[in-house]
Amino acid sequence: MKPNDIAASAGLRTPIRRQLFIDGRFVDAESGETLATLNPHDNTPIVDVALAGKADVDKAVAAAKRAFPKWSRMAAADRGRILLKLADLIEANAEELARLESLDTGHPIRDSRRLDVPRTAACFRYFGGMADKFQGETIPVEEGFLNYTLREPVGIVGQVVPWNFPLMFTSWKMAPALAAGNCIVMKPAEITPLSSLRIAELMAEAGLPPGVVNMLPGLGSVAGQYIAEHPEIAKIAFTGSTATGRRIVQASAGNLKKVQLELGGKGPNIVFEDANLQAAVNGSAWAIFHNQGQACIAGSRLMLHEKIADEFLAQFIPLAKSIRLGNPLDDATEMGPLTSAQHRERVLGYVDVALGEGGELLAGGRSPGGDLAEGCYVEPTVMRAKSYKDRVAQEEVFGPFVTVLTFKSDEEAMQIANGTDYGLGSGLWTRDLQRAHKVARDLHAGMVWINSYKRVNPGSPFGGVGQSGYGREMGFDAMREYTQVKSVWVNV
Ligand code: TAP
Repeated sequence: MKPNDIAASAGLRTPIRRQLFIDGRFVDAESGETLATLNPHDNTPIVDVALAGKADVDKAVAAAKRAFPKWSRMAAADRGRILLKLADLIEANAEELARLESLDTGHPIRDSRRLDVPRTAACFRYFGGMADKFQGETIPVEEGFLNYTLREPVGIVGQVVPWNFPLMFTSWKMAPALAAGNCIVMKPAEITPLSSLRIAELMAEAGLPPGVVNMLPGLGSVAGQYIAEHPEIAKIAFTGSTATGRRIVQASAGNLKKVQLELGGKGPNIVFEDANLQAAVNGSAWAIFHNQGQACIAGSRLMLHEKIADEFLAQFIPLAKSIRLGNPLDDATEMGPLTSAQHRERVLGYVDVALGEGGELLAGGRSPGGDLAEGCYVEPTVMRAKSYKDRVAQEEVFGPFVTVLTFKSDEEAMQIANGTDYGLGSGLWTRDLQRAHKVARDLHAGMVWINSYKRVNPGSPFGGVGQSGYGREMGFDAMREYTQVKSVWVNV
């Protein structure tokens, strides 16, 4: 099929953008190189997308430098107004964006409609409103002096995002950076560039001046690495694997870039013996199987008190088996394919790892056949591990794959929960208020959900500790990440 036919068959009316977005215009890569983005439902090519190289990053940085003086000094409320208009445009184009995201990533269309698109709009709206409310302070210093602080933008910001939530992550990264007056060079993942390019187009429509945002699909090892190294980029914000995060820290040392990292996780989801079991079963399925488990905050370690483990699994396993897999563009689909064939192989590889460690496969563990055989599908997988020290209980699988562990006491639960190097999302289910707050306090994690899992909101700080990275997205914390403080002394 030709690109236009693919777009039409996916219900898209707007042509799919497939060039780099630099200085307010769509342009080919200097090298002329392109890479096909594939539909994970059947591994057929959607379109060839331009692939940025170093020369394109340099062009984008130059455009951002030209745009920075005016953008950073524009009245904050005017910057905010552009973000608010963008949020309106996202809502006006919601169905198109949802379809584009589902086509490129495999997200079930019901999730793209209900979650990805509204959350993207909400994030741009939140920070649009924040732009003129984030302010400095006056500080009571010694007599004869007035001291105040200015919150200034960092400058040109590099942003590298992964393939699991490409649309939503454009807003998490760009909205606070823009509200604070920074200019951006962003690299989406090479396998999911389409919704980011459409957002760039909508930004221009919303009135964002040329050069303020530059969108460069490209390879991580080339464009991403060069963004991390670039001497004129003042900060890099990255979401992805811990291994790449480490590479970014090393690459950014040359000009002492400010670094913000949102990395992997191995979320403990603890079900105590006094939990509302029905709520915990449903919430735990959501915690791991939403977006095919491709979420850094997924509740991928299901920790059950041994008194309720059998009863819990007797409900959880049939629920996992009942999840409807299918074409992401089909309204009835509850779980789509993983985002790439390579990733499907990686996830399935963990079935062998777990079985080799003495694990017990309770559900799934394979790709479905039939109509879905050509796609990147993996059945919802439930695996009981022998020990919390096993690889399957320590390493991020990043798929519809939950590792089941049991515990006997609160102390043992905490030992298991805090027994990985990660510290991102975590959850617990109990009716005991005191226990809930104590466990929340003791969890080594950036986020804790009590009797719930995986809630996010643009106002609530999001990020991790330990090998899950540092810095926070969302809320006032994100504005702090994208500004630097200047202290001004006035002799009065
Ligand atoms: P990463 O390699 O971390 O990719 C994330 C982003 O970083 C992509 O845009 C990637 O570009 C880019 N990148 C790769 N190498 C880079 C470098 N040297 N310098 C700068 N940027 C670079 O993740 P992945 O390979 O896609 O996935 C591997 C595993 O990482 C997953 O299985 C999962 O465990 C984890 N992961 C975690 C998250 C979150 S939200 N924490 C998200 C994705 C993956 P290209 O994609 O174009 O190479």
